[in-house]
Amino acid sequence: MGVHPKIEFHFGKKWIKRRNKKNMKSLKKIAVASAAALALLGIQSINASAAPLVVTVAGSANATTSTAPATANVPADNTVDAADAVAIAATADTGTAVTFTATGKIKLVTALSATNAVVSATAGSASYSATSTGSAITVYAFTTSTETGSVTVVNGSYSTVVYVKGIAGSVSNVGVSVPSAVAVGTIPQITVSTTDVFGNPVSDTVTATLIGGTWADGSISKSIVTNNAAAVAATPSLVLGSKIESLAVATVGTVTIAVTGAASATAVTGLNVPVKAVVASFRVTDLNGTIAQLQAQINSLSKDLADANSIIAANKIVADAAAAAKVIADAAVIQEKADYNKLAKAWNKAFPKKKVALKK
Ligand SMILES: [Ca+2]
Repeated sequence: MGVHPKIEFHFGKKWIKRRNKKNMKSLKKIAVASAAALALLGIQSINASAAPLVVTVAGSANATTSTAPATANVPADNTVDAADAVAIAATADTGTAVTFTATGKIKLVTALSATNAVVSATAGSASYSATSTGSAITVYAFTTSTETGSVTVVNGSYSTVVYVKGIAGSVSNVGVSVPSAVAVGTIPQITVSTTDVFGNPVSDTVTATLIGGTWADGSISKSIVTNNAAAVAATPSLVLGSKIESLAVATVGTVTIAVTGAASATAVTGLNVPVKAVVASFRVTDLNGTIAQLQAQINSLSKDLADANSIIAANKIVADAAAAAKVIADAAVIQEKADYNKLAKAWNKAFPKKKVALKK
């Protein structure tokens, strides 16, 4: 610095202040220059640090929507194989977190079923996350339902939604529902249904037989085909895998319906046993006849009540008369005593030596 140590010591405080001021000016110049440089390079450097998340669905770019989801069979054999799952692969920057979150009834597994590592229909979870090592992270989305669900893949500020839907398995169950009560003279309707092993509706043919009634066409046993997708598309009020059938006009009694089907269904270990036959019944009652019967009972009971009231009233009159008679009799006795005692007192006064006792 060329300043004599003694002088520097002497002017120490002032010199330090001056030197700091100079340094601050230099720092400011550097900061302005750096900001300008960063402004020029900034956009490129940010993009270079975070590559967009790349997600493929079954090997292709994700083009799924809620109305056009990726599909996979439901695992009706209780193993989640390639045909029962949608492979979702996500490639992201090394060292960054990738999360998969499922909605609806979609479940995620990281491996498909193998002979020595079975992945069953109950496997999986709704979310999975991993840190990227630079190569694709693959999860398999599957579902036991035919409802559409989704899997959202998130990496930093990037995210992609993959829609997934299950395709129902073959028929495994038959069902029937009947009215709770039917009036004579009306037309009863019953509903038969067919579902896969997970309860998803599927179209199939059942045989329905009546005992104590007939179908509208006069038959007792008939084949019924439950609604398929085409029928539902043509008539949206129809229900997939279900069919409503009418009986002939009902007469008083009990109607039983036996439904059989799903003949080819076989039991799968770990899943619900097929339901190949169901029985239901309902009663047909004559409501007008019942009302008339009840009215007759009401009339009879009303007469009994009136008779009973008459007897009670008559008994009360007798009781009241008896009570009145007792009051009169008691009064007579009292009067009689009073009259006697009056005479006795007069006698005792007239003949003190021949006194008689008074009545109490
Ligand atoms: Ca399978």
